[in-house]
Amino acid sequence: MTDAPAPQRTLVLVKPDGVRRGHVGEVLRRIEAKGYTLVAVELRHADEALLAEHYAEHAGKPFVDALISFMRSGPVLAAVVEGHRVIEGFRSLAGATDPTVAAPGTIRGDLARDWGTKLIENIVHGSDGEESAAREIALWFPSL
Ligand code: RTP
Ligand code: MG
Repeated sequence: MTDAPAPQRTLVLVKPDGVRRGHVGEVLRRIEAKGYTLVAVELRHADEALLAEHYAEHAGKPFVDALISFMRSGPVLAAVVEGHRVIEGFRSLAGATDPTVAAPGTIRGDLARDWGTKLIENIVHGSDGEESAAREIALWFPSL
């Protein structure tokens, strides 16, 4: 028998629109139903410094200020989720960034829509690679 592969971890956020609209339970349910493991979960208000660091890759882009203020508009559910290939797997569960074209069956495809606001409100965030997952987990859960 071969050794089990080292589990991978990702950072998932239920953004303020998801919390406000009551989708925390549904997002966690889909993660668990898929077979991934919740390692840490915390509801919190993120401050500007944390969000500027979290979205460092978007610094200078036209939407970043609006994104940070949207992310401060209410509490966020932060979670560390574990499982083989979970980074890719959660992004697959989340669906495309634009909720209008996100496939039905995905979190964004089923639960999000375009409200005509300037910023894309799309319920969840998921780390987009191993390096960003490690960086984001250290940022949101320094004790892990
Ligand atoms: P996320 O980081 O939230 O998992 O989403 P993503 O990888 O699919 O999208 P990304 O390009 O990293 O953008 C981060 C978030 O910024 C908002 N956004 N708004 N033109 C716009 O209005 C715009 N572009 C990006 C979205 O909330 C997106 O999820
Ligand atoms: Mg991203």
